Amino acid sequence: MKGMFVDNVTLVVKAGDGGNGAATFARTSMKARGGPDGGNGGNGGDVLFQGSSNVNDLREFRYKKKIVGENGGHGTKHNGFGKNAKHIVVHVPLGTRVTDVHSGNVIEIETEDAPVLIARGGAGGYGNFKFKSATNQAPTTRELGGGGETKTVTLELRLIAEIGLIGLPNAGKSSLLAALTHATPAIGAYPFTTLEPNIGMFGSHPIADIPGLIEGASRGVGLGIKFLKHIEKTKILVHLVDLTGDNPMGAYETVRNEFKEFNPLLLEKPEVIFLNKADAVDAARVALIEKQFQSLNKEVFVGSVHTAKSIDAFKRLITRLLAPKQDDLPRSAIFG
Ligand SMILES: Nc1nc2c(ncn2[C@@H]2O[C@H](COP(=O)(O)OP(=O)(O)OP(=O)(O)O)[C@@H](O)[C@H]2O)c(=O)[nH]1
Ligand SMILES: [Mg+2]
Repeated sequence: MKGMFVDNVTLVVKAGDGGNGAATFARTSMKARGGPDGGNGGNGGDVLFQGSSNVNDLREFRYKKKIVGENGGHGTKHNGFGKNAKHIVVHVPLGTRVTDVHSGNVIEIETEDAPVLIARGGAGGYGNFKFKSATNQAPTTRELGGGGETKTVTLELRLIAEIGLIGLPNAGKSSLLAALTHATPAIGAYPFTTLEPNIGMFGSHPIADIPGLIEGASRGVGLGIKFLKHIEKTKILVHLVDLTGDNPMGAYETVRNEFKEFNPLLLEKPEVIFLNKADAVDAARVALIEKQFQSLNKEVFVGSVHTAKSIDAFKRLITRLLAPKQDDLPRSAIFG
């Protein structure tokens, strides 16, 4: 789908094993021939997934590659039953698609309602008390607990980027993504460092770092048209322009021109112009270029992705731009 980015992780999910049944006899010094009294093992815990609107991304699973359920307790003597393990409920973002790698089964987690069983815990084994019969008064048989299911699953989350970072190659798009989010895109002092869009989360807002656009992109030159599609659904574009270039306005216009060729509606999207690398250009020249851009009547931000002060100020700016406007608030009816 257009404007969508897929975040992906593969996980191993192992439910808890059932506890073993015990093989014990109620024999004491007083009672030499006491009967079997081995209790049953408890059931292993299931692992379930549940949708949650408090979870926005799959970041947590980048580190936690295995989810292991709790094992059931073993049975004990005097008919002591092993404890049933607690089930584990793992919260995942709404819209997570879970695929069982081996069976190919797919489930979409779309609501916060009921948890979905992913791996079933093993059953507890019977203790030897259970095997006592008329013909066998002293069974030594007991069952081992069943193994919990193990599943390899992929989790995929499709995100609609709310903010798209665009600009010519080398403008500092990936650097900005890295400064605003936990994403760790490759950054390089050469064009076309980024070959595929990177996505990061700014709070709950996905930001996409798009590979550099060049003249002819709309016709497929460079990395081409494929990435222009990704920005059609974003709410805000952040257009990075490199102040160290010979002709920053020309750089800006090159990209805008590709928009016009590709889909003129892109020109109407709210856009913030980020004049970047101000740290590497003398102040008088920065002021001159800034003035040129001011005449476009757009939000113009001058700074450097490399300085914390700029990043703090820029975060405040996009937070303000992302805040719902009065007109966007849902209203049930108009009075009067
Ligand atoms: N001096 C200075 N250099 C910067 C700044 N921001 C980015 N750079 C440098 O500019 C170069 C390009 O940065 P990237 O973030 O990879 O640029 P990009 O726009 O993602 O480039 P592509 O992926 O090729 O389109 C790197 O060497 C960065 O270190 C800045 O504010 N000041
Ligand atoms: Mg890049």
